Amino acid sequence: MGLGKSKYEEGLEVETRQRTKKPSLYKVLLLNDDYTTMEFVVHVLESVFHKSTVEATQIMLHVHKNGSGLAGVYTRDIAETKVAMVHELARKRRFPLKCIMERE
Ligand code: TYC
Repeated sequence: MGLGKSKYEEGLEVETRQRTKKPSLYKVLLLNDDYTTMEFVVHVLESVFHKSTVEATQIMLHVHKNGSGLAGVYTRDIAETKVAMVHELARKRRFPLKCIMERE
């Protein structure tokens, strides 16, 4: 410590600062089908996506009417985990509910 030149004095790390890149974000979407119950979709939105009952109901009705709807936006690993959680909950109840992720 204190002997010799610091890396700054040596001229290292000049103009070499790297910008930290922000992680890509992914939309997690629920897809409509004819068999999954509205009640179950609301439950999924509450339990997996931490929506209030009011918001979960609004999102579920949007999916029911329009074919798909946004459940949340996450980094890739979190989005993959949410998709897997939805499919596992649906599988256990034998509902065909589908959930997909899309890069923003
Ligand atoms: N269309 C379903 C019904 O009428 C309800 C539903 C809503 C299913 C949203 C899936 O992602 C979904 N029971």
